[in-house]
Amino acid sequence: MTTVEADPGPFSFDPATTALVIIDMQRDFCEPGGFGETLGNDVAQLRGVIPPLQEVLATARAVGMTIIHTREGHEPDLSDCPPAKRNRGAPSLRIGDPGPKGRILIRGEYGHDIIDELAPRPGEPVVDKPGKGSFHGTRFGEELAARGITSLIVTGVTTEVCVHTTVREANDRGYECLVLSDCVGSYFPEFQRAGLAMIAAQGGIFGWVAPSRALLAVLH
Ligand code: C5J
Repeated sequence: MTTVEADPGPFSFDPATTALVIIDMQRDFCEPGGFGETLGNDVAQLRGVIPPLQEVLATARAVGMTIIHTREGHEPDLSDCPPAKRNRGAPSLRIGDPGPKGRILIRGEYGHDIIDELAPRPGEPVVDKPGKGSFHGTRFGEELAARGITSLIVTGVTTEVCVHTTVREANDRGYECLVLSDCVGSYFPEFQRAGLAMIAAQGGIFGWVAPSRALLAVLH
């Protein structure tokens, strides 16, 4: 077992049964002209996640850990996008509308894909999800089960939305989750702080939180 210094206490895991999960590091969230920006967000807020996450990804690859990427998005005919999701808020462009990076949050479009800095390698599953959580409406659970995964190291965006929903879904399914504080990002600094605090509160109600350097110190 490998142990990481974390909040609220040490997180022990076996790299052979642990997956690095990289949530929704898509152009639509991290670059101008995508879904995140149409909702009025400053996408620059998420860019700080990229360098530490690149280092974690390189290390996880080097030690042979399971790596799973997710992408939030919808079928071109929007059959998997509930009207409640499409119509909510007052975005300048709605899901499915044509934008500078292709149709907003639609599978197969340039903006929907993962940023070049964190591009998946062949053999690394990419799970397309219609919702915020990685388990809802996907084969994520089956991908984990097929590889004997029992623990997740969770990264990506955004902390209080897709990261949180995934960690909560995973927690209810019995997975042990470590969230890397500098490898998850939010458009809202106050949500970043509160989102991380909520995970580790009450003795780790949803899991553990640690900076990436604590993981890198023990993962060789
Ligand atoms: C959002 C996500 N924020 N990936 N999606 O709508 O967190």
